Amino acid sequence: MLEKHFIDALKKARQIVFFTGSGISAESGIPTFRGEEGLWNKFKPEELANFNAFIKNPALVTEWYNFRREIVRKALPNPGHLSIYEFEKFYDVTVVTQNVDNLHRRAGSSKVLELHGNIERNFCISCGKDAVEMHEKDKSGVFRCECGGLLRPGVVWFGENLPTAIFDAAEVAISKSDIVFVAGTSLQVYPAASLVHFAKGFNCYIVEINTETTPGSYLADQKFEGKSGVHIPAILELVKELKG
Ligand code: BV8
Ligand code: ZN
Repeated sequence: MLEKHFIDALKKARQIVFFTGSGISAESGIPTFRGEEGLWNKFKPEELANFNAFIKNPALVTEWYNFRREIVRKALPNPGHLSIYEFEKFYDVTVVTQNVDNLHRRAGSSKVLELHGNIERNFCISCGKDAVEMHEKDKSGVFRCECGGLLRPGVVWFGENLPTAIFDAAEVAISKSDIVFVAGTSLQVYPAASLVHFAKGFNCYIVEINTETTPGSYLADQKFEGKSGVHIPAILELVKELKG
């Protein structure tokens, strides 16, 4: 049900943030992490998305990221991503995403802060150099840098700090934002999830778009229960009416 204060917020807002998680890419065919078909169901984060797992079994972790990179490569931005880009016609938009799939940028969004890195980036754990392209895997099933070091995906693993400059920029964007849309995230992963509490502290108007209730739902001023690929385009249509 549309709250009157939501309409007022849309009318008055100038700066907005979309804080997104893997749910916004579900309609692009990229499995979420914790849903029934979630990526983690087959594996546990502690088994794969952390540095020690990579050192212990680099071929398995490399295989898992290759499998996911293939899915990401075939995926296309969905109406949710594309509408977020179109919001830029009416507001100053910053996207703060936990996703590593690059779909917001491919949808055209001009300000994207990737809290957890990007699966299309790879770098060497010995010399730190970015791998411009991935050569053949060696016979042990891993990618190696010219210096011989192991290549790892450019994502933030559990137990690793988020890129400070990106996280700080996310906080600055939120602190100046009139509305924060929280879309497609279960708000289980910290410190990213703390950004919703941070937004509340700055009196941002909080809109949650999710197919389920989350630990952050109580903070939302307006909730949309359902798919982001349906609700975000619908909110954009409403903005077009309001802004004429
Ligand atoms: C760190 C990259 C400091 C890799 C990922 C408290 C404070 C600080 C840290 C912690 C803390 N408590 C615990 C920790 C540790 C840990 C953590 O949070 N653990 C959790 C599991 C309890 N955090 C860390 O380790 C972080 N680092 O804290 O550094 C430090 C340093 C040293 C020692 C200790 C601490 C690093 C976290 C980053 C991990 N990397 N990804 C990769 O991708 O392989 S996290 C991973 O989860 C993804 O990035 C993903 O985006 C993220 C969050 O998940 P969601 O996006 O929310 O996805 P999920 O499937 O959970 O939910 C999908 C939602 O969408 C659901 O709600 C569903 O209902 C909804 N949905 C589905 N379909 C739709 C939809 N909604 C709308 N429309 C649809 N169609
Ligand atoms: Zn190297």
